[in-house]
Amino acid sequence: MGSTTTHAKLQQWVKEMADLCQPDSIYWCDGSKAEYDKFVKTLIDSGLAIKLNEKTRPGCVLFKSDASDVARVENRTYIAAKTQDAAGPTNNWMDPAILKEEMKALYKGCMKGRTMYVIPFSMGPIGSNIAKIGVELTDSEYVVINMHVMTRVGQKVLDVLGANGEYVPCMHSVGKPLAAGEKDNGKWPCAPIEKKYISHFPEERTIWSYGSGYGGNALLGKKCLALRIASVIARDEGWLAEHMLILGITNPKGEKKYVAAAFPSACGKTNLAMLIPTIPGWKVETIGDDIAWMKFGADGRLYAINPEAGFFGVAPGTSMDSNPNAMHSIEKNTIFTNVALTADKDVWWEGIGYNAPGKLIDWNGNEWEEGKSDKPAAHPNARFTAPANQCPAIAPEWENPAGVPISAILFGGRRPSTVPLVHQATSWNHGVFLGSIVGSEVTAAALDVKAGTVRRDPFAMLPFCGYHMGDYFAHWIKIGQKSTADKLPKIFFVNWFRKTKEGKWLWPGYGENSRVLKWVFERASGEGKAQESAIGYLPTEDAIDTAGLNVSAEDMKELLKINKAEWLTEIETIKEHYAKFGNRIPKELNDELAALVARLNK
Ligand code: SAT
Ligand code: MN
Repeated sequence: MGSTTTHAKLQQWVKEMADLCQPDSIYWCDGSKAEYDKFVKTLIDSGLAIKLNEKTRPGCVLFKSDASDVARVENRTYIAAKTQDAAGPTNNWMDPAILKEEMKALYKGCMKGRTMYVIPFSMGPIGSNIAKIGVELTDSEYVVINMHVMTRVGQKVLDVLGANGEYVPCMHSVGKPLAAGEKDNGKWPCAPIEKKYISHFPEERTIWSYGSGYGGNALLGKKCLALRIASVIARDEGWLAEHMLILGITNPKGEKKYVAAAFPSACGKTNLAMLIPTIPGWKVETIGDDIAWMKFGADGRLYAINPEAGFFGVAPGTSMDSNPNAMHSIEKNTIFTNVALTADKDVWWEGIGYNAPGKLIDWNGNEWEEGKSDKPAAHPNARFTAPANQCPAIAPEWENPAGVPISAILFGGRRPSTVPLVHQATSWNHGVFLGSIVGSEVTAAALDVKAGTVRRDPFAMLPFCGYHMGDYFAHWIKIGQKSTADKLPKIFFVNWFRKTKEGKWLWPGYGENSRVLKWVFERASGEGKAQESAIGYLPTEDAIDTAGLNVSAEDMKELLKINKAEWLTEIETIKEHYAKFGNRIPKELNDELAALVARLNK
């Protein structure tokens, strides 16, 4: 079938790129189920995908990537703004003209022996005024089927685009041309690490990716468009493109509110988005698990959409205990990448909640037996790609083009000490301050840093902000000036990861986090008991619902305790963190920091 367009500029761009990459043919994707099925079959027939057991995993396939191509490559990711200053101190920068020359040399003839697929896609419900259109050119069928799940693809997008609509050009190649008669032979095509490039040209709102077929490097609608490029568009247009989940929470009276939340990776964002409350009568529903685009409505409130249509989630650690809704989401029609394969063609990973059923084939394609192999069977960054509408907890309004009004924004990280279970910002600017100091503690084993060091990841956007992060903070301050305190979301900081001095978790987490969400809900309603502290509003001792919770009163106290000495140390590290941005830290944030110091020393 395929799709067609009357958009001359788009046709011209496709022709230009095809002339450069020299594919054998060009195919315009229509986004249909038949198209998806056709490419899945092609991938299975060519040995790149394994069809899973039709009885236990209907419609599911498994891919094994190349060992060099298993995650985002931050050191190969560029923000090629006109000046290095525009990209800021937290991004890799290259002169756009030089970068383009380098990449053009790689793109030249890079699609020989392959088809160039044209994927017109919408980030957000098609036609929503918050949505944006992109067109990805790729030589990877794996990318085509993943884009089908993660975005809205096809003719209907080209229809909305019309003859002159705006789109973000997203150029992608795996960087592995085929000689005459050569085939992939079941081997994941990609280029070596030093030839991979994930490039963004923010002034042109253009993405060029080369050499990787994996996740955020290749599915260009996600981190590249919906965060790095969208953050620049949002700055210019006065809205927010954020690395946030969106959930709906309903109290026993049937009142519903919406919460957005940003956490650095490995803090359980997908788990929180799909949480099953342990407190009776409360309900949580999922709108999105990774990205939120928020725009002001006519009423002065911020409305959020999930620009994505699927989940690209980390498999290891996902189990019926940690996230039953995710487990149900991936029962069918799911693309697995780099998980292990069982003898009866099902999937398995570390932390799935049960022992490996006999011998497995690991993500490298080798035989693997529990207890006998010292390497994990699934790659730690193994993924599932599943349609969002398969999630049992998906909110009925998740595709509402108008978005959902956000009442609360949560920030958080893994902080074994210092930061209490929950506290609330006293104002929008104070909330922006909390977002700017988000971080997680790292272990000495993981990185070349002192154990207990906090790795700051402001707004969980460090790898995803398409411009100078100091200006990004200023943009958040400005957003707060566009509305009034009663209409803006209330801002909170949560920490599920606080430990005792002996290293024991103080908080059970998972479904019990609903108790914290309940307090957030109540505070956003102007209820909920709180006391002022040096760091913001803290729940009073009886404010968190602990009925039926297996946490001692003493531990609850510890969870909400503020230790002045720890906070004074924290201040020093915040100052170091801020120093990286020099005079680009907005005055409002320096004022917040000074006020915090003054309150701590009072
Ligand atoms: O690979 S992705 O960038 O899509 C996911 C992630 O790394 O957060
Ligand atoms: Mn993410």
